[in-house]
Amino acid sequence: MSEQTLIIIKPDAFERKLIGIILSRFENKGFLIKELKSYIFTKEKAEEFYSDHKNKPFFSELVSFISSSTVVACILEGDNAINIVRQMIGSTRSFEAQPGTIRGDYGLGITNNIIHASDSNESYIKESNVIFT
Ligand code: FUP
Repeated sequence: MSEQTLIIIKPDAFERKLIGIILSRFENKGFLIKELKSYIFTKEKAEEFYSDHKNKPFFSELVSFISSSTVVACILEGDNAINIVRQMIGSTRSFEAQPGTIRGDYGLGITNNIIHASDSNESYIKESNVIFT
């Protein structure tokens, strides 16, 4: 079933000039780039985007990190996009992520873990509305 999902290529990947190589992985896999923009989170938008985590101990670090530099936000479309894109990004803790996944190949951090992808259709709708409105 064709679906849409949202990815955010995070400030660490932007600063390291990994945008092109990461986007090309999704195109190579067969996903269509439906929307694409560079974006800078304000603190308020970052808090809204990550509101599910507001009671976690890492929340303020997460908000500060995601708003620290430019990100690239992208809506991808294709069969089973939500699950397949989540598989492609790998585990949250980049140092544990499998080689061959994006976090596994490019990252070592937890907060600075290269990329975000929606984990459900509900998250996709909420998250894409924060950025693409
Ligand atoms: P994920 O869905 O893989 O992005 O991971 P989560 O939804 O569990 O966490 C959202 C973001 O919080 C992660 F991308 C990074 C950050 N995080 C931390 O900074 N510290 C932690 O201990 C766990 C997550």
